[in-house]
Amino acid sequence: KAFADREAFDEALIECIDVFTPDLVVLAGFMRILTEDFVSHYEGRLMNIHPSLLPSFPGLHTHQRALDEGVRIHGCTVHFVTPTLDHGPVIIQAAVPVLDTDDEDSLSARVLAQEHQVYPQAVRWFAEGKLCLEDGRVRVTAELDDSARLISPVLH
Ligand code: NHR
Repeated sequence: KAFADREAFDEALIECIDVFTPDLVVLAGFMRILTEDFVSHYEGRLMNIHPSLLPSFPGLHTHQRALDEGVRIHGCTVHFVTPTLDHGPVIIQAAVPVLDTDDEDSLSARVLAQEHQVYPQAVRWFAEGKLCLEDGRVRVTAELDDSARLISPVLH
């Protein structure tokens, strides 16, 4: 509220962040939509995690929406941020089963356990120089391509 508009806020935020000359900026619970100028300033080095298997369920309340749709597989997606919300090249995804007994709490907990696995993995790959963008798609040059974590439906 101390700033005139989104642009002024994002410019000030860039100044704060660039003091650290970061290689990578990782969104973790950041709840303001970022301007095109901010996103392009950190192009290819700005990551987000979204609690759905994108492009399904962009936006909010993803777990309840997955339950309402009756999908059998849900999950989370780490992606590079582009100006379009919950969009951008996918780095890694994790899938979890949706059980008949699930509610929003149980499903979100199952996804969160996977978020804690894949987000550090994405950052690790980036730090190791194993991520590259080719024609707007991410290629993982890890020896064994582990960019999809598939979780057995036997789990509960
Ligand atoms: N910015 C861009 N350009 N692209 C993305 O994919 C982004 C982003 C900024 C944040 C995270 C995302 C989330 O984790 C994220 C992804 C906030 C909103 C939102 O609507 C949407 C998505 C995300 C975070 N924010 C409102 C706004 O007007 C404010 C909401 C509030 O203050 O509570 O900025 O969920």
